[in-house]
Amino acid sequence: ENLNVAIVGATGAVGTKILEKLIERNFPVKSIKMLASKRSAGTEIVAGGKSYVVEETVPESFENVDIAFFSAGGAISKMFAHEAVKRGAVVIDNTSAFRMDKDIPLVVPEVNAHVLQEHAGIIANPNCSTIQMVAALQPLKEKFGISRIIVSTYQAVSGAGAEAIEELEKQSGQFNDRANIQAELLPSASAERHYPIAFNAIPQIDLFDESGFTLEELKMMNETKKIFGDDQMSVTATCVRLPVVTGHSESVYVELEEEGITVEELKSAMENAKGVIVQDDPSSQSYPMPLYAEGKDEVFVGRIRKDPQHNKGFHMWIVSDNLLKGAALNSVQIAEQLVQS
Ligand code: A2P
Ligand code: 11C
Repeated sequence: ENLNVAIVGATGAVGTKILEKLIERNFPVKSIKMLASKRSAGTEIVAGGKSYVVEETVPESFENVDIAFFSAGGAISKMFAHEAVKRGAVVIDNTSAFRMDKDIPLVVPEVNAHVLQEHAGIIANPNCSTIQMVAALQPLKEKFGISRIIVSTYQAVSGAGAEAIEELEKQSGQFNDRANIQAELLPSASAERHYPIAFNAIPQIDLFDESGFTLEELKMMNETKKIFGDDQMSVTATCVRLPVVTGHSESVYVELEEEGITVEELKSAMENAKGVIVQDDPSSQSYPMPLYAEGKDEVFVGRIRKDPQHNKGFHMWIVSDNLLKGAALNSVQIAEQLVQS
C-alpha cells in the first residue's frame, strides 16, 4: 500500500537527501509533501525527473500524512511533531529533540530494529556521528562484547547544515589571508564566538555543558548506550570539526569483554556485517577517507590494530557519509522497517 509522506526541512542538507533516498530505494509513496519555512515556500525542488513545490510547515500540513520525516532542527520538531502524530502520522525525527526520552525508540535498524515494535508515533534517528560508530561496532558487541569506547571525531561541515557548507566554501578562497578570516556560524550559530573553519580544526561541536563536554560529545556518549541497550558500557568522546564538506571520520578505541581476540577475528566479524565495508590494507595504503565516502551508503572501517599494551583493546578508523547513513538513509531505513512489519 502506498503512503503519503512529508519531509520537514525539505530544502536542507539532510531533507534533500531524504527525498533522493526515497526515490532511489523505491519507497512505496503515493505523494511527497516538501515542507520548510515560509521563506522558501513556493521554491521548486527537482528530483527523479519530478518537480516538487515547497510549502510552509503549519499544523494542518500533516492532515492525511502517513510518515513525516523531520530534519529542520530540534525547535521545529518540538513545535510540529506532536501535531503530526495527532493527525495520524508516524514521525521519524532526525533531530535531538526526543532521542533520550525513555519512551521514544532511538533506532539504527542493523543494531536495534526490534525496539520499533513499540512506539507512540515518534521514532528518533540518532546523531550522525553516533550512527556510523554503532553500525560498525555492532558485530563486535554481538560477538565479543564491548566494555569501553573512547572516540575522537573529525567531522564535516555538512553536519552543521547547508549554511555551514557555504561558510567553508566562502572562507576557502582566503589562503593567503587565512589569519584574518571572518567567521559567522561555526562552531555553532548560538555560540558567543565564531571561528573560521577553513584551514582550521575546531574542538567544539555545538555548545558546552557544565561538565566541560560539548552537547555533540554527550550525544555520542548517551545515544550509544541507549542504542546498544547497555548502561554499563563506558563511552567518552571528543568531537572536532574539520574543513571537510561531507563525511565524518572517527578514531575509535574499543575494549572488548572477551580476551584473546585477534585482529583477523575482529575484521571478519565486521566484514560480515550488513552495511559495513572493511577497507584496511596498509601495504597498498588502503584506508577509508571522507572524500571517497561521500555519496556512499556504507560505513567504512580501516586502520584496525590491536593495542600493544592492552590485551582487549583495539584501535580503528571509521568513516561514513554523515548525510546518508548518518541521517537520510538511516531515516528511510527506519521507514522501510515500519512498512515491512
Ligand atoms: P528554509 O529553507 O525554509 O529555511 P539545514 O539543516 O541544511 O540547515 O536546513 C534546515 C532546514 O530547516 C531547511 O529546510 C529550512 O527551511 C528548515 N526550517 C528552518 N526553519 C523552519 C521553520 N520555521 N519551519 C519549517 N522548516 C524550517
Ligand atoms: C554535526 N552531528 O555534525 C552534528 C549534526 O543532533 O542531529 C547533527 C545534530 C543532531 O554538527
